[in-house]
Amino acid sequence: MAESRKNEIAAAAFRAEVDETLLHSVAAEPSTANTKEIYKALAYVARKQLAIRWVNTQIEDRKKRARRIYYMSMEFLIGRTLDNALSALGLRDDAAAAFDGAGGPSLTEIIECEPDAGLGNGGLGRLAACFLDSMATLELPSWGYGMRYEYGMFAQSIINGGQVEHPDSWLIDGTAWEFPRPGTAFPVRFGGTAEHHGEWAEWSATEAVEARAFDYVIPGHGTDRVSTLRLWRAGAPAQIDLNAFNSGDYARAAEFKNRFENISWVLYPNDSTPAGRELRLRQEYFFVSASMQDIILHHLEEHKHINNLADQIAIHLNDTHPAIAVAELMRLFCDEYGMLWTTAWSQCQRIFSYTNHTLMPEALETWPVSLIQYLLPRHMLIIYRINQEFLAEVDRLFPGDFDLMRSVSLIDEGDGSEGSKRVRMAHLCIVGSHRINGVSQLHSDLMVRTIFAGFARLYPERFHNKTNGVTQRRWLAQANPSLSALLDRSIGKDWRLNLNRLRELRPLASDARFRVDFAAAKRKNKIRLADYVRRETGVALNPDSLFDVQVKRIHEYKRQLLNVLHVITRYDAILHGQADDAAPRCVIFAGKAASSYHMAKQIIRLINDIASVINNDPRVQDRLKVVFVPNYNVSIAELIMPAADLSEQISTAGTEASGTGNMKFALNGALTIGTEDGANIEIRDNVGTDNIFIFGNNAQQVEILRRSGYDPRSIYQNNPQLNEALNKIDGGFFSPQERRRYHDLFNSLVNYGDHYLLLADYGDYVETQNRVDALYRTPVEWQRKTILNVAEMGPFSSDRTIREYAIDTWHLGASLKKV
Ligand code: 26Q
Repeated sequence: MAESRKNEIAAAAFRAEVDETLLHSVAAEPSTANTKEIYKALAYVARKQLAIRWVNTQIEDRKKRARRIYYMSMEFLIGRTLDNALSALGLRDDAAAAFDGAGGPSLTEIIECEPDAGLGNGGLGRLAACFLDSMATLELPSWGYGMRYEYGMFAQSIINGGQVEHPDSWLIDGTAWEFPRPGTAFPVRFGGTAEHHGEWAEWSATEAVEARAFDYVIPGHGTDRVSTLRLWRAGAPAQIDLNAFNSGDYARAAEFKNRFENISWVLYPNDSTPAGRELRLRQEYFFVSASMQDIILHHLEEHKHINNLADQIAIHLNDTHPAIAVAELMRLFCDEYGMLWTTAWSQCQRIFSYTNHTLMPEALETWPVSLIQYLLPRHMLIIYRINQEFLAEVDRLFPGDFDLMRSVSLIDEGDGSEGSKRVRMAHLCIVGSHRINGVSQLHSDLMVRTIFAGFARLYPERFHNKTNGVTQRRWLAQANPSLSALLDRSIGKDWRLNLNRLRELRPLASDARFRVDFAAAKRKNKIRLADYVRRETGVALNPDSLFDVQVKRIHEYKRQLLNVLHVITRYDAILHGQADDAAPRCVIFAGKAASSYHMAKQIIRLINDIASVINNDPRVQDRLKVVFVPNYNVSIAELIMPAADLSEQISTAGTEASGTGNMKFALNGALTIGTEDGANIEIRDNVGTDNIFIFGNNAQQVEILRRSGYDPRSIYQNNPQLNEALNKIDGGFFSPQERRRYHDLFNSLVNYGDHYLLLADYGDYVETQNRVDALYRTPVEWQRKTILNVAEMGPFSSDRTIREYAIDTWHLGASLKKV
């Protein structure tokens, strides 16, 4: 039978199954069902297959008594699920054939009905989601453990140029993707007192919250195996509110219910700077305790005792947010299973590993001893004992080195007063783990030279690098169908499972025909984005201009303001008639500011103020456009990344641990303009210096500048272009209704030290942007370089990262899928 006939039959069968599901599970008549109902039916069709795969994976792993990896993270930024599920299940072509051109909504329109699961802030949460995809695809027996937030990352709208936050009620219509596990629930206790009885202690807590499990099935690609993402929801133990209900006091009963449920209510929308609130600590312990209980129960279903736990499991700590797991496992070992402290401790260290995601001292998580004492008295005793034995070991290794002791202690003594003592969560992770890693080579190097230098002297063998990666299934195959189709035609489809196959593009960079096709795919993506931007903001972007994109959380260290200074300089050049040969540009921004981060919100406001001046200045025409795309999230990233020509990765050298957006852009054929920071360095090393725009002070130069009395004011005074740009901001040129709006922002750069050294890098940045311009005006050269960038992105697949973790960190090399 002809291939096309077979496809027709498959599509018809698929459509029939969707119609049947519409009728029986959605209660909608197929001929009149709306797009949301069709979405639901499609999701149910996929869900059925996922359920089977989940059950089979568990049977297989149980039979093998497989060693498992548990990835603990407060955040999993998974975004939408339908498209990915259809691809992994091999149903995507049938779905497209069944819906596209059939009169009703297209598959794309159906897919776009789904709200994002925005259960994360940014890079760290999205990394966890890419890792789950790779763990499933590489067939690792793997589980993610996290929180089922009722409200994820807030939705952002822009009103009068400023950010306004709205609750993200992603569960309002329910979700087809979760499997509630009513049989899997654990009590999580808080408060009370703890008392030692020799090796163990008795903890009489004052309250207990119930943790209830909800599973999300993460399908692998090219395999029937899946991973499980198990998220915990907090609830009142069933018996507890009965009394209030019985006495008719419904208000009190409701209040009671809220007191318990609020633990999993909302994600803390804080990127980088921790919020030291009690509820956040409750959240951390809540999901950790439930997960640890679940892991042990699992183990005991397959093994008679717990003494071999370290042989059977690995637990990975995604930053310090789950750090209390170290103390919790010690508590379970000693108090619940009667294990000796030393036996328990050596198992603990074999089980845990920890990834650090930031070097910025203000971003390192610490908790007041008094708060831990109050919420988790037993854990405080455990932390003290861990610290005591650890410091004794330090004294054995480096006798009398009190500076070292002070610097590595789990307790920051503060000013010596009881109330100022804090627990350093990163230190708890390090002493409780056998492996600690950073997320790019530079970050890992700096980690052992700066914040963890003391630990690197004590335990050099524990520190490693694991450079981040991204999943090409979402960030190329799903996000960029036009480029994917071209790749499939040119080098085959295998890059989905082996990204190194992209190397076969190298010779095609000098193939004129391929370059034309490559540019056409990019242009299609730019039109797709321009349509969206016009609908959302009213701004018209010309797809033939250079799309210059910076999308990420708004933060001073990421230096969106440096980008803004360049935009103003370009605007001035246009006004002064000095930019007549410049390539037309659209500068695109998107990103959320933490709700309490005033300066970040000012940056958003400034971008929008500048956009409205420039976009409405008739002298500028198409030569410069500025747009801020509201509500940046995973789905919007999937739209923006494939449309970019230029990727802005311009953090102060030494501050961005890795970056992962940098990888997504390059994979989609954008050139990078960036500093020598994070994974930019490894991207440069792979694509070659000629194919990337690196500028500015490197980490070492930044260190020297800061030490030798950096003087931003003199740079401001001596660089006329910069002077002009800053004066426009300060003088109210972009905020005529409120001329002093940006005075503090101006001061932070010119008069208060410019902590992130924007002015130091400004000159080189502008000059480099001019080189970008010149290259863009030579399309053949531009395209050649973009193709070479894509060709060298193989190492930046999260499959590579996960393979390294599996082999070096988790001792799971034997479980990896053979390629
Ligand atoms: C901590 C305590 C209380 C409240 C919030 C937080 C909190 C939440 C999120 C602290 C930090 C984060 C997120 C950090 C993050 O996303 N870091 C990024 O991680 C990426 C993956 O490794 C890196 O690529 C980025 O460089 C890094 O900034």
